[in-house]
Parts: sequence; structure tokens; C-alpha cells
Amino acid sequence: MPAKCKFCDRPAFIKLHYPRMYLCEEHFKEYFERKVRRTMERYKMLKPDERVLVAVSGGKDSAVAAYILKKLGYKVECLHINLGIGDYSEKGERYARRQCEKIGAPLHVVRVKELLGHGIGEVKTRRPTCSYCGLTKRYIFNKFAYDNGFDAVATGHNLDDEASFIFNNIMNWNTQYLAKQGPVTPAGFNGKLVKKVKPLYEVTEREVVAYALASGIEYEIEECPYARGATTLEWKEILNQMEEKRPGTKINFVKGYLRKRHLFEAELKEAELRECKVCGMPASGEVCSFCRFWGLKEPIDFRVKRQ
Ligand code: Q46
Ligand code: ZN
Ligand code: ZN
Repeated sequence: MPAKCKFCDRPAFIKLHYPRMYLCEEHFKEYFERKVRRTMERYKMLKPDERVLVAVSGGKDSAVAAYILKKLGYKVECLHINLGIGDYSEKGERYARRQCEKIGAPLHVVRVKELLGHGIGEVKTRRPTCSYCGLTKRYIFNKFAYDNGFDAVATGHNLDDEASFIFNNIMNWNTQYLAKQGPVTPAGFNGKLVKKVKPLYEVTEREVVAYALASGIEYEIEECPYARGATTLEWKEILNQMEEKRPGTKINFVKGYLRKRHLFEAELKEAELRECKVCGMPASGEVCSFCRFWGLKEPIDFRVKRQ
């Protein structure tokens, strides 16, 4: 006998481990949406009239984040950053376009190669590819939101991402990274650092995959060719094994961290921020790391002309 949904007669679509129950497709979608809405309320992520920019990569997490924010009634626009990493980036952009059509949210696209002359991976530098990729993505995402007056930016980080990030940084005693991680990063530096929110903070990767499937959201599965070894995946694997044995391990670990986060504050080495001489955005030296890395002499203006 196939298992039945806890709330109706339909066959089970998924077996949840924590809380333990079988749900049909419809009741799973309802459960997932309610969970995300509650997370957003608990951490006071967005006010109803705030405009939010979602960074859609073409992958599942950001697509689900954008889809659900729209479904919950928020004013959503999306930004896709094409990193210029060959076929991988072209595919990602195609998925992002399809996802935003389905979601019914406007999509903006920034192409790193056209904007800065080189794609990620094509710059001659000693800096690791992922390090300057990360700084480039963070800068563009934040500056785009700031230039266009968004109140917040949302990313697709899920519970597994957060738990493995914390786990990894504890195992390596990178305590300075543990002082500021969380579901919401408030705006700062006179609004030039736009508020960051993570609506999927309390749902697992497995739930995100199931929700994408149940909602007909297609996404890129291929991994970036520069994806660093598998350490994050190894931490995720260990946490998944623990979760199997002790359901609730991940959520309890992350919630416990949020309660104890203040213990790491003494480790925070926050450099005094000042305005970058080139672009005016926050910098720890005279010029911000983005303008310095890309050798900019003029700021980039991301303002979109509205019809
Ligand atoms: S940082 Fe590195 Fe990612 Fe950039 S170069 Fe690819 S793997 S995309 S999350
Ligand atoms: Zn049901
Ligand atoms: Zn700058």
C-alpha cells in the first residue's frame, strides 16, 4: 500500500523527516509556503510594501526564492549576473529567463564580460577565481539594488547552506565569520549597503528540490567548473547523516547558533568603512575591492531606464 497524505486521501508525494509526515503535492506546497512565510515574519525580513531584488542564478534555490516571494505578494524584480564562464553561464542565463517568465517578475541581466572586459576565469591574477567572482557578484548585486532604489536583496540560501557554513567555520575556528551570519543583514553605511534577506533560511535543500518539482520550476543542475573541491558538500553529507539519525539536527544547530552568535562578536575585526574614491560605495581602504580589482577609474551606473 503506497503511503497516503497526512491530511487527505491522495498518495504521498514526499516523506518529511522533521516533523515526520507524508504529504501529497498540494499539502506539501501549502506546508512549504507557510513555513517560508513564518520564517520571514519571525525574522522581520520584509515589510509588505518594500521592493525586493532577487539574484537569480538559474539554479533551484534562487528560482524558488523569487517564485515564493512573488506568490506571497511581495514586489519582486530579478537580477541575473552572467559571469562569462562559457557554456555554463549561457545556460544559466537561459534558465533565469525562463524562470522569470514563469514567475512573472521583471528580469535584469548584467554581463560581466561586456561590463568589465573579461569573464570570470579570464583575468590574469594570483587571486583565486572564486574569490574575485564572489566579490564581483556581491558588489554588482548590492550596487544594482542601491542604484535602482530597492529596499532589500534576497538570496536563495537554504537551511543546508547555512548549517554547513556554520559547521565548516566552527571546525576551522574561523570565528570572525561567525559573528555576522544570519537570516537578515540590516542596511548600513547610509543605505549604501542594502538590506540582505534569506527567505529559505529554515527549509532544507531536499524540500527546495521537491517544491521546485511540485511547482514546475526548471533549473540548471550543472555545477560551475570552478566550484571548489567538495568540502562544503562533505559537511552537508555529514549533517545529512546526522539528520537521518536524529531528525531536527540541522534546524536545532542553526537556531542554537543564532542564540549564541553574540559570543563571537569579540572576534569581529571590522575595518572602519569609508567611501571608495572611485565609486563612493563602502571601502575598507581608499578604493573598494571591486574598483581596485577591476582597475576602474569611473563608477559603474546600474540605473535602469524605466519606460
Ligand atoms: S564563486 Fe566560484 Fe561560484 Fe563563481 S567561480 Fe563558480 S564556483 S560561480 S558559487
Ligand atoms: Zn494531501
Ligand atoms: Zn569602488
